[in-house]
Amino acid sequence: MSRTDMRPLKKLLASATMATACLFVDSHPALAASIGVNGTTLIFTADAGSDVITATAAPGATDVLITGLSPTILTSDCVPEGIGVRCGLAGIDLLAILGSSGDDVLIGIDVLNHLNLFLSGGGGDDVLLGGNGDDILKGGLGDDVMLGGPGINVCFDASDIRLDCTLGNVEPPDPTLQVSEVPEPATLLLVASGMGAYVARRRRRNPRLPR
Ligand SMILES: [Ca+2]
Ligand SMILES: [Ca+2]
Repeated sequence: MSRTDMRPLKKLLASATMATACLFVDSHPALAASIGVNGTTLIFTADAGSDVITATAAPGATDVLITGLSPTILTSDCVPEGIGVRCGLAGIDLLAILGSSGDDVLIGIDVLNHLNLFLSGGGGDDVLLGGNGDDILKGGLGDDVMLGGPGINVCFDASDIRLDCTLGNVEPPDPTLQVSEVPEPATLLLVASGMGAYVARRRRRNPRLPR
């Protein structure tokens, strides 16, 4: 192929490179569901849709099953199971499930072990159902329904329907992952292409790496 013939090819390659670069810049971790750990808190973040997320843990269980979405897994404590994840709870005492702008249903009524729950509906009209423990329920914007269940529960947002909980005064912020645990856009693309397991394997080999 002559140099003249190659010009259109080079132009096409340049365009493709630009398009890929834009894709990287435009990707945002918040759009995808994810699960990770920060300290003693396991954090499941739903996507922007209207999600039904259910957490289940039998009395005395040392793991928890969370179903409804297949999140990007950012901790070696969790493995995929069906449309969801199963996570070990060594060192974990709080499970945060964070909704988003959709009308979410966050169900913790079958969490019957030591876990306390932090359920945050975010925007939209959400239903939040606490578990056996002392839970924090935040309706956020929208017309929400909160049910604490057993335990000493605190609900936030006086304008919402609240059952089995006292109304809290100072609303705590949602738990967040440490900066090092939030995937870079490039990492998200790698995860999307099936290479995310590499990170989990690497952490298993070197447990001192941040979870
Ligand atoms: Ca409760
Ligand atoms: Ca809400």
